[in-house]
Amino acid sequence: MGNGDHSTTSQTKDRTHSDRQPGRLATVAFIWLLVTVLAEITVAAIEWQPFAASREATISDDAFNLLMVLATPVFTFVIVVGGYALLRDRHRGDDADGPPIRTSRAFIATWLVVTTVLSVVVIITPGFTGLDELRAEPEADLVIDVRAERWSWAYRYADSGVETQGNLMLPINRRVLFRISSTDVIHSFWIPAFRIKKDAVPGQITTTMVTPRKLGSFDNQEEMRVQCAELCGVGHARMFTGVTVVEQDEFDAWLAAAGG
Ligand SMILES: [Cu+2]
Repeated sequence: MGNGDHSTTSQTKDRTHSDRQPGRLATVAFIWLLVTVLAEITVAAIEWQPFAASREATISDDAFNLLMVLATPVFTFVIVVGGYALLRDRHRGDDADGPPIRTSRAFIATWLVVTTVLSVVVIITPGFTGLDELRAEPEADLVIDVRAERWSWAYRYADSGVETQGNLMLPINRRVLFRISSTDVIHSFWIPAFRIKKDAVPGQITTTMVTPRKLGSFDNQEEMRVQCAELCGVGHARMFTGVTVVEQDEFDAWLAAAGG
């Protein structure tokens, strides 16, 4: 592993850290760089998120991907420094204590500044800017009342009064407001392909908004479903219905046929 020193005299117990420090730092820095590049390539190659089908999903995934890219060097730094110290400075049959560990003020100051700046930057963007973007379209084109109960979902299209149970039908590119309630215990209204999740609480109405951006249905993509995400009893895992996103005219025809 790199240019560690090869002399056996280094194993004497009175060795100090300082005489070998620059070489060791360079070695660790080089390994860190190498591992980070490999890790970033891996991170970029992995598809972390399921099928994305809404405007909100894109905003959420962009934030997730950015955080992964930023978190990777921090993760590899901890792993490489820890791994290097573990292998390089392991016990070598000498029972005497090693040299004392001295604090490096420069290192602490750098670490503090870098992590603080990183944290503040991601809180602002994509944190605040992302939330702002999610809320940027407050006007709803369509309002749907969602009722959760053990163990099923019911949907009522507010304007037409049409009620459905087995499947949630939505028009593409329309802003949908969900008004969510529960008749018994706490459930959670979750559509993985839309990246939205909101608790359904008895006696309350919670809301969330979404704009579907892709046509599709549960038959093709199993992420296109409403799934309960709050453990609510034996039927919890099967408390889901399909979601179908169609063109506006198809949606209108469906609603009319359903009595809207
Ligand atoms: Cu539930």
